[in-house]
Amino acid sequence: MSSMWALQLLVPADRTCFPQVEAAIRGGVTLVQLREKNRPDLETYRVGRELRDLVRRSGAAFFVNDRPDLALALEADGVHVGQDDLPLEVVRHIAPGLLIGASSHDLESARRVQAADYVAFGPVFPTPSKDDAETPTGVPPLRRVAAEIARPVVAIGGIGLGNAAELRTAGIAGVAVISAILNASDPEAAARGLRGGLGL
Ligand code: TZP
Ligand code: MG
Repeated sequence: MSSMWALQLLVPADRTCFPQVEAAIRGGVTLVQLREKNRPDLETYRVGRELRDLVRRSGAAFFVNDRPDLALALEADGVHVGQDDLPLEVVRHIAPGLLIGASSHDLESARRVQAADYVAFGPVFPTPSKDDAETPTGVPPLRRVAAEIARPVVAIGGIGLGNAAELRTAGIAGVAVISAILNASDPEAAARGLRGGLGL
């Protein structure tokens, strides 16, 4: 039985991604996260509403990155916050109905966000998708965090068909990806291949 954390896809507020999102959900994406760093709020909100409806219709969960206000406005299932975003307890206070994911990059930062509903860890491998990404951790630190943290741990950063199998025994609940699916010629097959490679 797969959980909602198994395979997360991060997407910008761009309608041209919608067919890829639908295909990826058919292939096994369980959660779609709207991650928009550049567009004006109004545009993000309008595209976000359409994305939310599409994601729900397709049977996946819908999260919003960075912004509890936007997550509430979009009636999302959850919000994902980084170590420099609002503190978890503040997010819980203003948005008690939202699930919360939080980013970490080492054991110390993972411990700081243990109260989240899932803890993302990475980048595990070099990533083409985040300019200010930390140094890749490799798999052993991921394994240690997954063993110690009493929450589902989701690996992120450079995960693709070529290395998913390396994560099989890491004790993770899932992975989050951008390029492995959005840059794939067949996003449905890419999602299915990731699920298979991970054994999730
Ligand atoms: N946080 C750490 S790595 C990353 C984010 C948002 C980007 C993941 O993208 P990709 O293409 O799957 O490496
Ligand atoms: Mg953030």
